[in-house]
Amino acid sequence: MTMDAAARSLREAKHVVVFTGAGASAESGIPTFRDALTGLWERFDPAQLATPEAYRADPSLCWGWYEWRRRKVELAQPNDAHRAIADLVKHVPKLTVVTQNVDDLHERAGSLEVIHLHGSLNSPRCIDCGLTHTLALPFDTLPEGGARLEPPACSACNGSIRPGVVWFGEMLPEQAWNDALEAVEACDFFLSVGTSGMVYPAAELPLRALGNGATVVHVNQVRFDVSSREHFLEGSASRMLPTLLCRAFP
Ligand code: BV8
Ligand code: ZN
Repeated sequence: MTMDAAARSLREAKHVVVFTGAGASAESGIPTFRDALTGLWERFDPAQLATPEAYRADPSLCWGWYEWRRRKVELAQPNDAHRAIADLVKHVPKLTVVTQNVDDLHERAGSLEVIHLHGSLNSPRCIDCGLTHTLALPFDTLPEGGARLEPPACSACNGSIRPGVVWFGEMLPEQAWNDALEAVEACDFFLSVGTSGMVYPAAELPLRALGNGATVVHVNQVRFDVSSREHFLEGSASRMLPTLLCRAFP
C-alpha cells in the first residue's frame, strides 16, 4: 500500500485505532526495548529487569532503573508522531489510542483517554497493600549510567513501592485490555506505530483487527514481514504520521 492509498483509506475510516510501541517515543529520546541498556544495567536485557523477580532480587537496582527512565521521560518532549496522533481526533469520527508505552508523551501531546496496556511510570503503588504512591519529582541529576535507589516506603503500611507498570509474567490491567479489545473489534482502520510486535498479548491486536475486517497499516522504520492482507509504511514515525495526515486531510 502506498502512502496515498493509506491516506485514502484513513480518510474514509469511521473508527480508527492507533496502537503504539516504544518506536513512537524513540524520537523523543526514550530508548526502546530493542536498544541495548547502558551503564549500571548494561549487563541486563530489559525483559529480565522488567519482572517481579528482578525487583525482588534487587529492589534498588530495579527501582533505580525506573526512576532513571521516569527522569528521561520528564526531560523529553512529545515528538511529531505524538502530535499527529493527537491531531487525528479532529479528523475522524472516532479515535482510540492504545499504547504499550509507559510514558505520558501521548497525553502531553494532547491525546485523551489513552489506553495503557502496560501501565505507567507515573503510577507507582505499594507492593503489599496496593496503595498508589505519590512520586516526588524525579531526582534532578540522575547520573546517565543510572544509580541504585532504595524504593520508598508506603505511607500506609511501610511496604515497598513498586513501579506502576505491567511486568513480564503479570496480567494486563483488565479494564485496559477489555477496552482495547472492544475498540479493535469495532474499528475499520488499525494503525500500528513503532512496535516490534513481540510482546503478548498486545501483539495479538493487529491480527484481531484484521480478522474483524479492518484495514491494518504498520508504520516502522525497519521493515518486517506481515501477512499479505496487512500494509506497511516504512519510515520514522515522526515523519510518516504527519505525512499520512497531510495526505489524508489536506
Ligand atoms: C501476560 C512495561 C498473562 C514494563 C512491558 C503469549 C500469550 C500471553 C503471554 C505470553 C505469550 N508469550 C509470551 C508471553 C509472556 C510475555 C511475553 O510476551 N514475552 C515476550 C518477551 C515473548 N508476556 C507477558 O508476560 C505479559 N503478560 O501475558 O499475562 C500471563 C500471566 C502469567 C503467565 C503467563 C501469561 C505482560 C507483558 C508486558 C511486559 N511489560 N512494559 C516496562 O516498560 O518496564 S512490555 C515492554 O515491551 C514495553 O511496553 C514495550 O512497549 C514492549 C516492547 O515492545 P515495543 O513497544 O514493540 O518496543 P521494541 O523496543 O520491542 O520495538 C520498538 C520498535 O520500534 C522496533 O520495531 C523498531 O524498529 C521501531 N522503531 C524504533 N524507532 C522508530 C521505530 N519505528 C518508527 N519510528 C521510529 N523512530
Ligand atoms: Zn502499603
